[in-house]
Amino acid sequence: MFEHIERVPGDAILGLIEAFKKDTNPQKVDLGVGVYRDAAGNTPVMRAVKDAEARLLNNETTKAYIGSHGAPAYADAVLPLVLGADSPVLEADRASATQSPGGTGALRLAADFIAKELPGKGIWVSDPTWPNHHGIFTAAGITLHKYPYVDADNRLDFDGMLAALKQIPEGDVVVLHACCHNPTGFDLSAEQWHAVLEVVRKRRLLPLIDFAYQGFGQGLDEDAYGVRLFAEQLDEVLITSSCSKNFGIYNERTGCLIAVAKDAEQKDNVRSQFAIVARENYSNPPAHGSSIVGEILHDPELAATWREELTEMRDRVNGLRQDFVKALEPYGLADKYACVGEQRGMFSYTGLTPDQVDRLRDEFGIYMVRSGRANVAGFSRENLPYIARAIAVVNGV
Ligand code: PLP
Ligand code: TYF
Repeated sequence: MFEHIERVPGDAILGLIEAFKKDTNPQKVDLGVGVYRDAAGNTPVMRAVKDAEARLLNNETTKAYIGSHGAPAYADAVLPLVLGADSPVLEADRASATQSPGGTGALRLAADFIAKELPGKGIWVSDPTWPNHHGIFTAAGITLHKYPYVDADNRLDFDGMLAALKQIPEGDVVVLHACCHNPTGFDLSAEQWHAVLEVVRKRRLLPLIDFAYQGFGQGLDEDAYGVRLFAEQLDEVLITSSCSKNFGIYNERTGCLIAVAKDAEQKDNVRSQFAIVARENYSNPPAHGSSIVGEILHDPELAATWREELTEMRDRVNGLRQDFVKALEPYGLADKYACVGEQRGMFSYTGLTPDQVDRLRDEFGIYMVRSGRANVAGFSRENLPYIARAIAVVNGV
């Protein structure tokens, strides 16, 4: 039966990892997949995580299943992190968190819930968005549409976005990136969040806010601005949260799907459906990552260490953005790539064309996604002069 099975190409972003490994250029630079890197180019385990793991190793008494909703200690910690410690939404008991295998698992839970319980609703994603959004929603059987996000001059096309949102059929689902938009790095201002809120309210859209980079943009609370605004102002919101980046526990697969509903009863009804969807997919989520997060966030000392480390990562990435633009000054290219200094999070849509990206890879061993998306965390004081010179060459400077 397998003789008819076609071989398909793998994920373009993950494929860069293999291509980079094989490259023998000693000056090669990896600006591909979105993992944080320190000044030495490593993706270390955070100190708070190591300490929490040491405690878990000593204190863990069982490996029994944790249930389809995951660990209560994790949900109790993550809800105030996302919605705010004094959230009126939590006060009113309008929100729940169902643990999932990463933010990806949360997106799939949301997708299956929408397909099953809100049949016929279309889903709208930014153009461009994280490619997995397309795969996840389509695999769940939802019809996917796009709204514009970036204009031809590589700027946030907010007018285009808003105009498109106003045309979305009433009741459809709209996916928004809470912060650190992947792949562009263009985030909405507070004013723009309010404008989107009005359209969402008017057209009775269901917002699904993807929150994969809390703390990587401007701060844990600052990055949650849109999420908290929507949760407080609207009756119904879905939020997918990930601990992969902000705790650096990518391979522990830790995230959750948060339901915000009109009242406690509707919230519990929706939550009960999430457990069914989780069971149908993987039964129970993995325990280790959520134990780490619970251990850290429930311990003031560990939580303080974690916040410091997260701040260090964020400041490093934001500093590298400015260093990148400065490195291009000698070539007269600082204005052309000024957007990198203004974008936020791990990624930048640089404006480099696919042909230029190919040349950077082939001639200089610099790897990034063909869309021109660079992982800013891959920059370093040491490699920036090399990257700047290479960009100058592919610009004919
Ligand atoms: N959403 C976006 C926009 C992402 O970039 C990622 C990234 O890695 C995820 C969700 C899911 O992350 P994970 O499943 O690793 O928690
Ligand atoms: O966009 C990125 O680089 C991250 C990591 O299939 C990632 O979100 C990329 C592709 C993928 C899973 C994770």
